Amino acid sequence: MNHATPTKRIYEKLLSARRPLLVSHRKPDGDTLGGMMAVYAWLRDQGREAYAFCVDAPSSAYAYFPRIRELQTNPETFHDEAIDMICVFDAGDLQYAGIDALVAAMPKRPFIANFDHHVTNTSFGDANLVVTDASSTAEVVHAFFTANGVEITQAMATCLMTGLLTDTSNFSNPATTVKSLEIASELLLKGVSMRDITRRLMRNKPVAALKLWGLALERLRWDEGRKTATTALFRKDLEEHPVDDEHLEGLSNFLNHILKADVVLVLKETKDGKVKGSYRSAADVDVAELAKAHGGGGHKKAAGFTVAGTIGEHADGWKVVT
Ligand SMILES: [Mn+2]
Repeated sequence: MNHATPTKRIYEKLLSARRPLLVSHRKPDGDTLGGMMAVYAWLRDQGREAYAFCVDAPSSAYAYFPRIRELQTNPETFHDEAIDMICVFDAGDLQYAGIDALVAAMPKRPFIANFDHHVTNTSFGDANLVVTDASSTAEVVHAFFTANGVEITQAMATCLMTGLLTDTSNFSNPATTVKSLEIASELLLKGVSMRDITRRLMRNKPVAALKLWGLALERLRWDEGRKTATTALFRKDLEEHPVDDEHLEGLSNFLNHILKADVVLVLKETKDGKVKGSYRSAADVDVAELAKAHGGGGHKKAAGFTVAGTIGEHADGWKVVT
């Protein structure tokens, strides 16, 4: 029985580990990357060996992160026998992190530390630092550093600020608390430029992407009965305006922020004959349940699915035709 707190246990393990492997969840966002890269910068700045890993390459919007070029996406990273610890950031379970099979294939399961703030976290780690009332995993990592007397450098602060900005939607959504704003002001005192970070995160859309957004706005349809707004992007649209997927990812969030609707659904046809659906809700609707009906899933307020089919019309909007 180990009576040390998870905060202390993880700290001690990190200091004694030979080569910790830090992991961001699939399709990484600013919070999972922010938490991971802050810990990575801390370890590497001390000359310690470590890996930063994600199964998917981060968007080029995060190029300003310190040491982001050192991030590994090759699953063979897991073959390094010196890895004796894995730290997972912002993932409810190993599957969401995208590493369940990679961990299962390791000859010896390393010590796993779990940094997260999701209520759905399964406490999959050997030490679990899961703070469900934290705004972000960045806030959890900040508390971890503070409790262990780790000095936060400007580089680390840049990572953590990105996580805070991401998960609070630039300090505008309900995750914005006194605590998260206090941490933000502390990070500003480390010399972080919030303006630079928000510019990198927001002002990064090419014209082709906004033309697609324009098509999506033009096609918005309103279902009064369901208080649902739907829109559609067809395969030919994406062929005419080829852009990286990442530039379309903000569309459903954007609509959810400004539309007076209970539910927003963005449908998009893919090259391989499928339809991707992205649900958002700012009201008391569990969109994870709606996504499940199409074989998908996610969070109560943000969920998605991918099904074989095309997009068709019904009286009050757009739908998947299988
Ligand atoms: Mn998060």
